[in-house]
Amino acid sequence: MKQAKVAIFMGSESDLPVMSKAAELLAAYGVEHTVTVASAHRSPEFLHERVAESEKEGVQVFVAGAGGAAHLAGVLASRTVKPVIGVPMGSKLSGFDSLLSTVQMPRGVPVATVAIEGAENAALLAVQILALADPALSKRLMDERKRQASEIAQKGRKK
Ligand code: RP5
Repeated sequence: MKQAKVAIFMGSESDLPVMSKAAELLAAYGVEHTVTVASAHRSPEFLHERVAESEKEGVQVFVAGAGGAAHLAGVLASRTVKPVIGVPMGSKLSGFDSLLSTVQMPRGVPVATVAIEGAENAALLAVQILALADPALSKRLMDERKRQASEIAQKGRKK
């Protein structure tokens, strides 16, 4: 089995429909990853254990999605110096609570926060970080940007 480069965490199984989009994007780029449900509040010891294990297994980037009092990405970031990308989940408060809980980190412990439910972009950012040391991955990202641009140009011409 190949070593996972990215570890996806989420606070609850209820986050899976959104966070599985991150896993799908990583799979599309051939990036090995793990998926863990662990809560900063409900299962803090398990979260700490899984972060330590992930580091030992060679994970380079963490993606963490949680909603409401969304402390998962921040707590995760307190346990590692690897980049942590936070995904604020939708909530009863339209995800604003999740967004602020994820993005408003104290100085010294950053979380790179994407849009509310922006799981695909979180995974793409993880791929971009890995691509810094992987020219083949970097080329795939550039090819995808070109494909996007030509698709949009094509649609534009039809109008
Ligand atoms: C957070 O609370 C989870 O990340 C989830 O987004 C939200 C609701 O969790 P459940 O009550 O559905 O388990 O911790």
